[in-house]
Amino acid sequence: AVVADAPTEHIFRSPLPDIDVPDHLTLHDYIFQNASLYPDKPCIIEHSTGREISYAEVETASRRVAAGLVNLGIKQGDVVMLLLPNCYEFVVLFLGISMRGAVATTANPLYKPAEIHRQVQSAKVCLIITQAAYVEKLAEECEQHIQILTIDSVVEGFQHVSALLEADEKQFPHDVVINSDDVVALPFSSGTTGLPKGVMLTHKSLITSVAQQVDGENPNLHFSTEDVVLCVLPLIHIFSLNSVLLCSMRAGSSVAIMQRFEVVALLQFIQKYRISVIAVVPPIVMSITKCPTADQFDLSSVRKVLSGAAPMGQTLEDALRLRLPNAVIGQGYGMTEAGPVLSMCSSFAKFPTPVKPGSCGTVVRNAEMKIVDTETGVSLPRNQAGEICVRGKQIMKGYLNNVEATAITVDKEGWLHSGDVGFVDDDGEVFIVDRVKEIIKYKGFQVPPAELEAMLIGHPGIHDAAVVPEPDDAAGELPVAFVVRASGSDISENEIKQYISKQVVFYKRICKVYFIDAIPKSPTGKILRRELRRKLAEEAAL
Ligand code: 4UU
Repeated sequence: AVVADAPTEHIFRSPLPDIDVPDHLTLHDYIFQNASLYPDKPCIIEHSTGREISYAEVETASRRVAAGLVNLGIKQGDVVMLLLPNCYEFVVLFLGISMRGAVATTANPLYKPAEIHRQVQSAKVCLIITQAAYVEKLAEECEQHIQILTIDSVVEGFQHVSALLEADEKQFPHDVVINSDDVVALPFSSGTTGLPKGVMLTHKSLITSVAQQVDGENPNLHFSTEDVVLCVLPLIHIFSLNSVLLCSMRAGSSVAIMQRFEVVALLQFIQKYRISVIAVVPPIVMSITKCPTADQFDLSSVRKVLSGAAPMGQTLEDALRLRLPNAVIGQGYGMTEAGPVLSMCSSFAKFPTPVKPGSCGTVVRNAEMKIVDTETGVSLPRNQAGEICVRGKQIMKGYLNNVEATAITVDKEGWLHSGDVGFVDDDGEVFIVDRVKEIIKYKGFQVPPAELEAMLIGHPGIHDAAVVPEPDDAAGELPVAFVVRASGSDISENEIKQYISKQVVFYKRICKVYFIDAIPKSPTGKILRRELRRKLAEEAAL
């Protein structure tokens, strides 16, 4: 008889040794753990105001926020929405929420009212903190008497952030007992399928993720107290919140905050503050390489360029190298649910090792990665592409109030299934080659097809619809729709585009509509997205 070999699991680990992670701490204690060594050092530098706020001031302000939240009646475990652009207040609000034992859910202030409302309902938000310009979007929240507070001008009928920032830090809630498994951040992500869901990130998961990047004798992402780190990516997204803000603060770097990306202003900002690390998405890299006046700025201070959230090809990387000859350019690979970092470029380490162009670096330390066959689920050896899975204390606790979606994403053995297809090469480097999940990434922003499809099908002139990505040089991917008109309907491409754009933030707008007789579906009714993507590719090739 033939005896089958015991199946071997192919598990990949970081080339860096594991480290001790102080994951028993609270996130804020961990982040401020070394701050007393450099109390007067600038923690935050704000582009819009020129303000520089020291580590000691940021810590005190965060404690005031925690005390102020108690005064507003915010209890441990309550959810506070930060509906804010990048600014100093975001930082102390986030850390103050952590100190209160509350939970921060972050949302884009450019969202349309319905998008905000859905997240407020789903997360059971008790307090929304925003700018005066956005309160008019919150009519439904006002009706439900959800507390709303503005951080800039005072708006009649609304509270002001001074209630938090001017609270007495001596009233800091000393008696809160925070468990390391308590949720601290609740970003929303649609994950591998469906509508956006609350991703429960605990104190332990965020500490682990930050430690995997910047802690240890040879940190994978080496930030020092000499570094000035650019924070232009939105803090509402986990890339910026974790790998920029929290990692910088843990390491004692200064965080140079920009509210809005504009290439010339960015280059001036780099020159003025001798910014040494920039975290970007590929479209920002492209603007820098294409900026006709870029060579008029002294960008010699830039030592590291961390790109992520979407693929960066070698051509783009080479073009950037001409602009930033002193910089190491590399990528991090993240996913909100993974806490978020799965792999990081090892050239960013204190003792760097080279990586190949297009590589997403090596799996982070204190974690395991495997690549599984998308059909059989069997783990694959090096150089074979399959679904990327990761395991470790950094991954999410689960989706909020959604056991089903959690079970699809994190299996019984604790492996998080990314929905990305890739392989690990002979040097342990991760390469992403495809995606089995439906999410579309426009300039690194998530566009959930399910959300747009539900809107499209809700239109009386539309019988059926599917939304898929179309490759685009500038944005990476564009959301395009295949639409089956209802019988008798003559709805036009423009009408459809306008119908959608009224309801969604700019990056979810449908860029093109293809009319079709039927949406290809599997026998179980699942949209055959691959087939639609192939149709697009064929069309593009004509
Ligand atoms: C190709 O995009 C993110 C998080 C990105 C991140 C975080 C910390 C990057 C570097 C870092 O240090 O999260 P989400 O949830 O918005 O989107 C996740 C998806 C991934 O599953 C993958 O499809 O975004 C895509 N993605 C990438 N694709 C993320 N990073 C990359 C990358 N190359 N480098």
